[in-house]
Amino acid sequence: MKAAIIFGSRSDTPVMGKAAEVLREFGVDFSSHILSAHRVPELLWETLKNLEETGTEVIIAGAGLAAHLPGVIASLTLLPVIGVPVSSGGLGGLDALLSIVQMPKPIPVATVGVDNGANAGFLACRILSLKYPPLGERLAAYRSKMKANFARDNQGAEL
Ligand code: RP5
Repeated sequence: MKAAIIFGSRSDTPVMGKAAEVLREFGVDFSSHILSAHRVPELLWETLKNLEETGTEVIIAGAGLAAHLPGVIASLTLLPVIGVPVSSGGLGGLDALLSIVQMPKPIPVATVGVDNGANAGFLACRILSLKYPPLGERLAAYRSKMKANFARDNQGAEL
């Protein structure tokens, strides 16, 4: 099972690194690429062709500002694309969120919250788990542990 993480600039690394952490935790192989729909569109196109040919199954794409990267990727491939709006501009990420989430049909991008690279990683795992049942088992075990931790940390709280 294989994912790709693509993001628009080195400055997006702290946010997109959270997606990488989740994929690593769940044992999902991935490649990562800094590419831009605006700055290097030809290289983006070439890279996508290569990712498809080498068995990538889901793509996580993050960008800030006029964040067209995830949408352009979704227009160039039929693989599922998860978009991560990055709050790199002066608008707190609202610019990137609207750019990524407001896709015209039939070119969807599954958009997570601003700077929520981790959730992009979890969603990629859920998508891949449809094909790889052991990954689903790891997600279920993670959820059980999360519930136990929640109960432990929040039990008996009083104001
Ligand atoms: C976007 O522009 C990138 O995804 C980044 O979030 C933002 C700023 O990029 P840099 O100017 O820091 O390279 O394309």
